[in-house]
Amino acid sequence: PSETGRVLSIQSHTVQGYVGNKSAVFPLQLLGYDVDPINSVQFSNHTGYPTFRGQVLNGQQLWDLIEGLGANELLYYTHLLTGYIGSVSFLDTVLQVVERLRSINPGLIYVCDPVMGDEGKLYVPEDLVAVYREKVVPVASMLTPNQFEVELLTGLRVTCERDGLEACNILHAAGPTKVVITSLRIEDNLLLIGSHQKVKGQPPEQFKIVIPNIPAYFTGTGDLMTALLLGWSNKYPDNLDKASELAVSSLQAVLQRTVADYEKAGFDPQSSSLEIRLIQSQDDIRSPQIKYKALKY
Ligand code: ATP
Ligand code: PLP
Ligand code: PXL
Repeated sequence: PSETGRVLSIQSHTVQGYVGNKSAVFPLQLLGYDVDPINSVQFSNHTGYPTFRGQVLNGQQLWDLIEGLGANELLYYTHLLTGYIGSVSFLDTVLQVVERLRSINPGLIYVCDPVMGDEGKLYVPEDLVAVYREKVVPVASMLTPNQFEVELLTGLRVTCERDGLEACNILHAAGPTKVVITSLRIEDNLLLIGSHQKVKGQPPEQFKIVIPNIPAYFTGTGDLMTALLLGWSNKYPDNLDKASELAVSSLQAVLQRTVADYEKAGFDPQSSSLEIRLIQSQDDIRSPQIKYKALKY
Protein backbone atom coordinates (compact mmCIF):
# COMPACT_ATOMS: atom_id res chain seq x y z
CA PRO A 1 0.00 0.00 0.00
CA SER A 2 1.23 3.45 -0.90
CA GLU A 3 -1.04 5.58 1.25
CA THR A 4 0.95 8.56 2.50
CA GLY A 5 0.26 11.94 4.02
CA ARG A 6 1.52 15.21 5.42
CA VAL A 7 2.40 15.05 9.10
CA LEU A 8 2.89 17.98 11.47
CA SER A 9 5.07 16.57 14.27
CA ILE A 10 5.37 18.68 17.43
CA GLN A 11 8.07 17.05 19.58
CA SER A 12 11.47 17.49 21.21
CA HIS A 13 14.69 17.98 19.28
CA THR A 14 17.98 16.80 20.70
CA VAL A 15 21.27 17.70 19.02
CA GLN A 16 22.74 14.31 19.93
CA GLY A 17 20.73 11.13 20.12
CA TYR A 18 17.26 9.92 19.26
CA VAL A 19 14.16 11.00 21.18
CA GLY A 20 11.13 13.04 20.10
CA ASN A 21 11.35 14.35 16.55
CA LYS A 22 14.82 12.86 16.15
CA SER A 23 13.28 9.43 16.59
CA ALA A 24 10.00 10.07 14.69
CA VAL A 25 10.84 12.17 11.62
CA PHE A 26 13.31 9.86 9.84
CA PRO A 27 11.13 6.71 10.10
CA LEU A 28 8.05 8.55 8.85
CA GLN A 29 10.04 9.93 5.93
CA LEU A 30 11.29 6.42 5.15
CA LEU A 31 7.65 5.28 5.07
CA GLY A 32 6.94 7.95 2.47
CA TYR A 33 5.43 10.76 4.51
CA ASP A 34 6.09 14.46 4.20
CA VAL A 35 6.96 15.44 7.77
CA ASP A 36 7.06 19.02 9.04
CA PRO A 37 8.73 19.06 12.47
CA ILE A 38 8.13 21.74 15.07
CA ASN A 39 10.72 21.40 17.81
CA SER A 40 9.04 21.92 21.18
CA VAL A 41 12.48 22.06 22.81
CA GLN A 42 16.02 22.06 21.49
CA PHE A 43 18.30 20.35 23.99
CA SER A 44 21.89 19.18 23.70
CA ASN A 45 20.81 15.62 24.58
CA HIS A 46 17.90 13.88 26.32
CA THR A 47 17.25 14.58 29.97
CA GLY A 48 18.38 11.15 31.15
CA TYR A 49 22.04 12.22 30.82
CA PRO A 50 23.81 13.73 33.86
CA THR A 51 23.19 17.21 32.43
CA PHE A 52 21.59 18.98 29.49
CA ARG A 53 21.41 22.51 28.08
CA GLY A 54 19.11 24.22 25.63
CA GLN A 55 15.90 26.10 24.94
CA VAL A 56 12.18 25.51 25.42
CA LEU A 57 9.55 26.75 22.96
CA ASN A 58 6.54 28.34 24.69
CA GLY A 59 2.90 28.24 23.63
CA GLN A 60 3.03 31.70 22.07
CA GLN A 61 6.09 30.81 20.01
CA LEU A 62 4.34 27.64 18.81
CA TRP A 63 1.30 29.69 17.79
CA ASP A 64 3.57 32.17 15.97
CA LEU A 65 4.86 29.35 13.75
CA ILE A 66 1.28 28.22 13.06
CA GLU A 67 0.32 31.79 12.12
CA GLY A 68 3.29 31.92 9.76
CA LEU A 69 2.17 28.74 8.02
CA GLY A 70 -1.42 29.96 7.97
CA ALA A 71 -0.49 33.27 6.36
CA ASN A 72 0.86 31.30 3.40
CA GLU A 73 -1.99 28.76 3.38
CA LEU A 74 0.36 25.98 4.40
CA LEU A 75 -1.77 24.45 7.14
CA TYR A 76 -3.22 21.50 5.23
CA TYR A 77 -2.14 18.36 7.13
CA THR A 78 -3.47 14.81 7.13
CA HIS A 79 -1.92 14.05 10.54
CA LEU A 80 -0.85 15.81 13.72
CA LEU A 81 1.60 13.92 15.95
CA THR A 82 2.51 14.96 19.48
CA GLY A 83 4.69 13.41 22.17
CA TYR A 84 6.33 14.74 25.31
CA ILE A 85 4.89 18.16 26.28
CA GLY A 86 6.27 19.90 29.36
CA SER A 87 3.70 22.55 30.33
CA VAL A 88 -0.04 23.25 30.48
CA SER A 89 0.32 26.42 28.40
CA PHE A 90 2.05 24.50 25.60
CA LEU A 91 -0.54 21.71 25.73
CA ASP A 92 -3.36 24.29 25.60
CA THR A 93 -1.78 25.76 22.48
CA VAL A 94 -1.56 22.27 20.94
CA LEU A 95 -5.32 22.04 21.47
CA GLN A 96 -5.72 25.29 19.53
CA VAL A 97 -3.53 23.81 16.79
CA VAL A 98 -5.84 20.77 16.55
CA GLU A 99 -8.84 23.06 16.16
CA ARG A 100 -7.10 25.21 13.54
CA LEU A 101 -5.92 22.21 11.50
CA ARG A 102 -9.39 20.64 11.62
CA SER A 103 -10.95 23.88 10.37
CA ILE A 104 -8.84 23.35 7.23
CA ASN A 105 -9.01 19.55 7.05
CA PRO A 106 -11.97 18.17 9.06
CA GLY A 107 -10.55 14.68 8.48
CA LEU A 108 -7.26 15.47 10.29
CA ILE A 109 -6.05 12.46 12.28
CA TYR A 110 -4.54 13.46 15.64
CA VAL A 111 -2.12 10.82 16.93
CA CYS A 112 -1.32 11.56 20.57
CA ASP A 113 1.25 9.89 22.78
CA PRO A 114 0.11 11.19 26.19
CA VAL A 115 3.61 11.18 27.69
CA MET A 116 3.30 11.67 31.42
CA GLY A 117 5.50 9.06 33.07
CA ASP A 118 6.42 5.43 33.47
CA GLU A 119 6.54 2.76 36.15
CA GLY A 120 4.53 4.81 38.61
CA LYS A 121 6.62 7.96 38.24
CA LEU A 122 5.33 11.20 36.73
CA TYR A 123 7.84 13.19 34.68
CA VAL A 124 5.59 16.09 33.75
CA PRO A 125 3.91 18.68 36.02
CA GLU A 126 0.91 17.12 37.78
CA ASP A 127 -1.58 19.64 36.37
CA LEU A 128 -1.01 18.25 32.86
CA VAL A 129 -2.82 15.03 33.75
CA ALA A 130 -6.26 16.67 33.98
CA VAL A 131 -5.71 18.56 30.72
CA TYR A 132 -4.85 15.33 28.90
CA ARG A 133 -7.83 13.55 30.43
CA GLU A 134 -10.43 16.27 30.00
CA LYS A 135 -9.39 18.11 26.84
CA VAL A 136 -6.85 16.14 24.83
CA VAL A 137 -8.28 12.60 24.91
CA PRO A 138 -11.65 13.79 23.55
CA VAL A 139 -10.03 15.25 20.40
CA ALA A 140 -7.43 12.51 19.77
CA SER A 141 -7.99 10.01 16.95
CA MET A 142 -5.35 7.53 18.11
CA LEU A 143 -3.84 7.31 21.59
CA THR A 144 -0.65 5.41 22.55
CA PRO A 145 -0.31 5.41 26.34
CA ASN A 146 1.90 3.09 28.36
CA GLN A 147 0.60 1.19 31.40
CA PHE A 148 1.05 4.06 33.86
CA GLU A 149 -0.41 6.63 31.47
CA VAL A 150 -3.52 4.54 30.83
CA GLU A 151 -4.06 4.38 34.59
CA LEU A 152 -3.75 8.17 34.88
CA LEU A 153 -6.21 8.70 32.02
CA THR A 154 -8.87 6.22 33.13
CA GLY A 155 -8.47 6.06 36.90
CA LEU A 156 -8.31 2.25 36.62
CA ARG A 157 -5.52 0.20 38.14
CA VAL A 158 -4.18 -1.80 35.19
CA THR A 159 -2.33 -4.93 36.26
CA CYS A 160 -3.57 -7.61 33.85
CA GLU A 161 -4.84 -8.05 30.28
CA ARG A 162 -8.48 -7.73 31.32
CA ASP A 163 -7.81 -4.36 32.96
CA GLY A 164 -6.03 -3.21 29.80
CA LEU A 165 -8.97 -4.13 27.58
CA GLU A 166 -11.42 -2.44 29.96
CA ALA A 167 -9.25 0.70 30.00
CA CYS A 168 -9.35 0.79 26.19
CA ASN A 169 -13.17 0.68 26.31
CA ILE A 170 -13.22 3.65 28.66
CA LEU A 171 -10.86 5.60 26.38
CA HIS A 172 -12.97 4.83 23.27
CA ALA A 173 -16.03 6.18 25.05
CA ALA A 174 -14.09 9.40 25.70
CA GLY A 175 -13.02 9.89 22.07
CA PRO A 176 -10.24 8.03 20.22
CA THR A 177 -11.27 5.22 17.85
CA LYS A 178 -7.79 3.65 18.02
CA VAL A 179 -5.97 2.93 21.28
CA VAL A 180 -2.67 1.10 21.63
CA ILE A 181 -1.30 0.44 25.10
CA THR A 182 2.33 0.18 24.04
CA SER A 183 3.56 -1.80 27.00
CA LEU A 184 1.93 -3.66 29.85
CA ARG A 185 4.47 -5.38 32.06
CA ILE A 186 3.13 -8.85 32.89
CA GLU A 187 5.68 -10.98 34.72
CA ASP A 188 8.71 -11.28 32.40
CA ASN A 189 6.93 -10.23 29.20
CA LEU A 190 5.81 -6.99 27.67
CA LEU A 191 2.34 -6.96 26.24
CA LEU A 192 1.01 -4.55 23.65
CA ILE A 193 -2.77 -4.22 23.63
CA GLY A 194 -4.53 -2.74 20.63
CA SER A 195 -8.16 -1.72 20.34
CA HIS A 196 -10.05 -0.36 17.34
CA GLN A 197 -13.60 0.85 17.68
CA LYS A 198 -14.78 0.72 14.09
CA VAL A 199 -18.32 1.88 14.82
CA LYS A 200 -19.19 4.36 17.60
CA GLY A 201 -21.08 2.66 20.39
CA GLN A 202 -20.13 -0.84 19.21
CA PRO A 203 -17.59 -3.09 20.95
CA PRO A 204 -14.03 -2.56 19.64
CA GLU A 205 -11.86 -5.17 17.92
CA GLN A 206 -9.08 -6.01 20.34
CA PHE A 207 -5.78 -7.90 20.18
CA LYS A 208 -2.48 -8.36 21.94
CA ILE A 209 1.11 -8.85 20.87
CA VAL A 210 3.55 -10.55 23.23
CA ILE A 211 6.99 -8.92 23.23
CA PRO A 212 9.92 -10.63 24.99
CA ASN A 213 11.62 -8.23 27.38
CA ILE A 214 15.18 -7.28 26.34
CA PRO A 215 17.34 -6.77 29.45
CA ALA A 216 18.39 -3.21 28.60
CA TYR A 217 16.94 0.29 28.98
CA PHE A 218 16.29 2.44 25.94
CA THR A 219 15.20 6.03 25.52
CA GLY A 220 13.10 7.27 22.63
CA THR A 221 11.43 3.92 21.96
CA GLY A 222 7.99 5.24 22.87
CA ASP A 223 8.41 8.09 20.38
CA LEU A 224 9.57 5.71 17.65
CA MET A 225 6.71 3.31 18.41
CA THR A 226 4.04 6.01 18.07
CA ALA A 227 5.56 7.26 14.79
CA LEU A 228 5.59 3.72 13.38
CA LEU A 229 1.99 3.15 14.48
CA LEU A 230 0.94 6.35 12.72
CA GLY A 231 2.83 5.35 9.59
CA TRP A 232 1.50 1.80 9.34
CA SER A 233 -2.05 2.38 10.59
CA ASN A 234 -2.53 4.95 7.85
CA LYS A 235 -1.47 2.37 5.25
CA TYR A 236 -3.76 -0.27 6.82
CA PRO A 237 -6.59 1.90 8.21
CA ASP A 238 -8.89 -1.07 8.90
CA ASN A 239 -6.20 -3.40 10.29
CA LEU A 240 -4.76 -1.98 13.49
CA ASP A 241 -3.53 -5.51 14.29
CA LYS A 242 -1.47 -5.70 11.09
CA ALA A 243 -0.18 -2.12 11.57
CA SER A 244 0.89 -3.04 15.10
CA GLU A 245 2.64 -6.24 13.95
CA LEU A 246 4.66 -4.16 11.48
CA ALA A 247 5.46 -1.46 14.05
CA VAL A 248 6.48 -3.94 16.76
CA SER A 249 8.57 -5.98 14.31
CA SER A 250 10.46 -2.87 13.14
CA LEU A 251 11.01 -1.63 16.66
CA GLN A 252 12.28 -4.97 17.95
CA ALA A 253 14.73 -5.18 15.03
CA VAL A 254 16.02 -1.71 15.96
CA LEU A 255 16.40 -2.69 19.62
CA GLN A 256 18.16 -5.96 18.83
CA ARG A 257 20.62 -4.17 16.55
CA THR A 258 21.16 -1.55 19.25
CA VAL A 259 22.08 -4.13 21.90
CA ALA A 260 24.29 -6.09 19.47
CA ASP A 261 26.19 -2.95 18.40
CA TYR A 262 26.79 -1.82 21.99
CA GLU A 263 28.05 -5.30 22.88
CA LYS A 264 30.36 -5.36 19.83
CA ALA A 265 31.83 -2.06 20.98
CA GLY A 266 32.53 -3.54 24.42
CA PHE A 267 29.74 -1.79 26.37
CA ASP A 268 27.49 -3.52 28.85
CA PRO A 269 23.95 -2.81 27.52
CA GLN A 270 22.57 -2.95 31.06
CA SER A 271 24.87 -0.27 32.45
CA SER A 272 23.06 2.80 31.07
CA SER A 273 20.25 3.93 28.77
CA LEU A 274 21.05 3.10 25.15
CA GLU A 275 20.71 5.42 22.17
CA ILE A 276 18.78 3.50 19.50
CA ARG A 277 20.57 2.59 16.23
CA LEU A 278 17.90 4.22 14.09
CA ILE A 279 19.82 5.17 10.95
CA GLN A 280 21.49 1.76 10.75
CA SER A 281 18.03 0.13 10.85
CA GLN A 282 16.50 1.79 7.83
CA ASP A 283 15.80 -1.48 5.98
CA ASP A 284 13.93 -2.81 9.04
CA ILE A 285 11.85 0.36 9.05
CA ARG A 286 11.09 0.44 5.34
CA SER A 287 10.22 -3.24 5.02
CA PRO A 288 9.95 -5.05 8.36
CA GLN A 289 9.71 -8.83 8.49
CA ILE A 290 6.72 -9.67 10.65
CA LYS A 291 8.07 -11.75 13.54
CA TYR A 292 5.56 -10.71 16.21
CA LYS A 293 1.97 -11.73 15.56
CA ALA A 294 -1.22 -10.22 16.91
CA LEU A 295 -3.55 -12.55 18.82
CA LYS A 296 -7.19 -11.49 18.56
CA TYR A 297 -9.50 -11.63 21.56
P1 ATP B 1 5.63 6.85 26.28
O1 ATP B 1 6.00 7.32 27.66
O2 ATP B 1 6.27 7.59 25.17
O3 ATP B 1 4.14 6.61 26.08
P2 ATP B 1 6.30 4.08 26.54
O4 ATP B 1 6.63 4.03 27.97
O5 ATP B 1 5.15 3.35 25.98
O6 ATP B 1 6.35 5.51 25.99
P3 ATP B 1 8.40 2.35 26.07
O7 ATP B 1 8.14 1.79 27.41
O8 ATP B 1 9.72 2.86 25.72
O9 ATP B 1 7.49 3.54 25.76
O10 ATP B 1 7.88 1.26 25.05
C1 ATP B 1 7.61 1.46 23.70
C2 ATP B 1 7.83 0.16 22.99
O11 ATP B 1 9.22 -0.13 23.04
C3 ATP B 1 7.14 -1.04 23.60
O12 ATP B 1 6.00 -1.35 22.87
C4 ATP B 1 8.14 -2.17 23.44
O13 ATP B 1 7.83 -2.87 22.26
C5 ATP B 1 9.46 -1.50 23.21
N1 ATP B 1 10.43 -1.69 24.27
C6 ATP B 1 10.91 -0.75 25.11
N2 ATP B 1 11.81 -1.27 25.96
C7 ATP B 1 11.91 -2.57 25.66
C8 ATP B 1 12.68 -3.67 26.18
N3 ATP B 1 13.52 -3.51 27.20
N4 ATP B 1 12.51 -4.88 25.62
C9 ATP B 1 11.67 -5.06 24.61
N5 ATP B 1 10.93 -4.08 24.07
C10 ATP B 1 11.03 -2.86 24.58
N1 PLP C 1 12.49 9.98 30.87
C1 PLP C 1 12.20 11.29 30.74
C2 PLP C 1 12.78 12.27 31.71
C3 PLP C 1 11.35 11.73 29.71
O1 PLP C 1 11.06 13.03 29.58
C4 PLP C 1 10.83 10.78 28.82
C5 PLP C 1 9.96 11.18 27.72
O2 PLP C 1 9.58 12.25 27.54
C6 PLP C 1 11.14 9.44 28.98
C7 PLP C 1 11.98 9.08 30.00
C8 PLP C 1 10.53 8.37 28.12
O3 PLP C 1 11.08 8.10 26.94
P1 PLP C 1 10.42 6.97 26.04
O4 PLP C 1 9.91 7.66 24.82
O5 PLP C 1 11.50 5.97 25.77
O6 PLP C 1 9.27 6.35 26.81
O1 PXL D 1 10.10 10.87 25.04
C1 PXL D 1 11.43 10.93 25.23
C2 PXL D 1 11.97 12.30 25.49
C3 PXL D 1 11.47 13.40 24.82
N1 PXL D 1 11.96 14.63 25.01
C4 PXL D 1 12.99 14.85 25.85
C5 PXL D 1 13.53 13.79 26.56
C6 PXL D 1 13.00 12.48 26.39
C7 PXL D 1 13.55 11.34 27.13
O2 PXL D 1 14.41 11.44 27.92
O3 PXL D 1 14.54 14.01 27.40
C8 PXL D 1 13.51 16.24 26.02
